[in-house]
Amino acid sequence: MTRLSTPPTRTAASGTAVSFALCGEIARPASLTVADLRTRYPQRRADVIFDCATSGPRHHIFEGPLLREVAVAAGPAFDARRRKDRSRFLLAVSGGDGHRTVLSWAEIDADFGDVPILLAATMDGRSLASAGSQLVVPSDRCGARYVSAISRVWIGACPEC
Ligand SMILES: Nc1nc2c(c(=O)[nH]1)N[C@H]1C(S)=C(S)[C@@H](COP(=O)(O)O)O[C@H]1N2
Ligand SMILES: [Mo]
Repeated sequence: MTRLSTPPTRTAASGTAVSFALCGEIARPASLTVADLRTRYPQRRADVIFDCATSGPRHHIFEGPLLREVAVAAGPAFDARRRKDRSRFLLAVSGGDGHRTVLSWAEIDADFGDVPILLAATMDGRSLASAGSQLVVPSDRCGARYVSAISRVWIGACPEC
């Protein structure tokens, strides 16, 4: 299979920990490991079932921070007091194999969809430190947006044309 994007970066120090890039129209771009997700933000738990087109219903229990907490801490380039300004923003989440998906800011915003979307640090009680974080979208019926081995989270405004 042709790789369309780079896999999560392996750190020299541990040999196994991987990181993903937090980038785009944000004040504080960063490289985050699963350990960062585990230790820097409040943890949430999601017990989910989603449908996979090839393997049917999948049941997993994930733990990790809300994507919203991580994204807000990065300082998105909008006026946080203005709902319409926030509603222009998108998030694009990439996996190490090139699989990519988009979310609207409004999905994760407490004044709009308020969906508890996670950047998982564990799956079924096992750490994702060596595999990379996985996006958890409890509001989705199917599994396509449960992007695994996350390599990049881009945040930015929708284009004008
Ligand atoms: N990086 C990446 N993540 C991915 C996919 C993929 O092809 N690449 N497939 C998605 C699909 S279609 C499904 S159903 C779920 C399957 O998750 P599971 O095998 O962990 O249950 O992963 C999702 N995450
Ligand atoms: Mo799937």
